[in-house]
Amino acid sequence: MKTVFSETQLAHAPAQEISDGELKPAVEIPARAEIVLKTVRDRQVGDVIAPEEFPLRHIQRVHAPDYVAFLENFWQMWTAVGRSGEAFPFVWPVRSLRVDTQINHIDGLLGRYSMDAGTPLGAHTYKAARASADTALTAAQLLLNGEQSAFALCRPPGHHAGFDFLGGYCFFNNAGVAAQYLRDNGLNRIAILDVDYHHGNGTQALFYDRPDILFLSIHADPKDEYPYYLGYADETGEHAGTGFTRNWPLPLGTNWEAYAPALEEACRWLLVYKPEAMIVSLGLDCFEGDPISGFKFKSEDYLRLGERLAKVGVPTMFVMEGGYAIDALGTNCVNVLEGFAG
Ligand code: Q9C
Ligand code: ZN
Repeated sequence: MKTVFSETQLAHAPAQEISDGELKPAVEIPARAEIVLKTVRDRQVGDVIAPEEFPLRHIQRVHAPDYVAFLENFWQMWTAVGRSGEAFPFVWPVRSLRVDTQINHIDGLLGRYSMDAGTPLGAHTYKAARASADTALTAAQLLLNGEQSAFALCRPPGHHAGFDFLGGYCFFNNAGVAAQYLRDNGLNRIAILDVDYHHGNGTQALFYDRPDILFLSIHADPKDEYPYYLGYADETGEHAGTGFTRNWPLPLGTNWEAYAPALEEACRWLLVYKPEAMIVSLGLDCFEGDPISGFKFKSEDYLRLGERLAKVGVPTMFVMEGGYAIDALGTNCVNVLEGFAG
């Protein structure tokens, strides 16, 4: 299986994040990608290739042009008002406030285009996020070229980012951009299976009213875990997309044995849907050692996950999402890829 990776993704290197209401050392850091890349090489998963640079219009197929422009111009605007350190959003247009006005100040724009205060932005965030989206697009192109599988070693991750907002360490929805690209290049039914510990709220929302992109997600119950405001079992799609979203919220403390039945159910939906390609939003944060998560996967369980996904039997691309136990991240990620490859 080929791995797609760009060094440009390492340029987004936050020092701190706001977590649990306080400033802490950032966990979504370049070392995540570096350990996965090293393990891909050490365990000879396959060639590592650089992404192509895709035109912005592919990102704008799932993201609002004004949001994309905001990200592109962010650092210039942030420094223009005298700020020099990395940025965090801090004011939001919640219920009763307006989102349709023209805002000039960067603080207002930052809140308008974000969902949380936990996602640091820096001088190089835009170009890294762009390279991350290009990484996913290149993996999608590999499937279109006839490869049976591909690994997009994406960072920053994507599945919390929506049509016009960032959040949860995510800026562009890499899996969503790739799914739309596959649709735009002749495939009719795409399935996204999100196995990150956190619900993929951004991806779900992008395709909620569409039957052509199935969204399945297994994650920590949002009543107890981020992102709190989406990912419940009664969210099953709307309009033409009714029935094409499925969520399996699971309790904190879930181990592989308790997770496997939900995975089986998700695989049954895949069997019925018969996608022409599958995109796995591959978070590795269900791991027992993850510093911000509450599931209990062991490293071997990731082999089982890969094996089960292979049995679905469709061309599959893996898009890396979360996973913050740096020491085990390479092992866990490559376990999925090896389990899949057999
Ligand atoms: N106490 C991804 O895994 N904050 N994003 C958690 C922990 C947000 C995770 C706070 C976590 C976002 C891609
Ligand atoms: Zn996650």
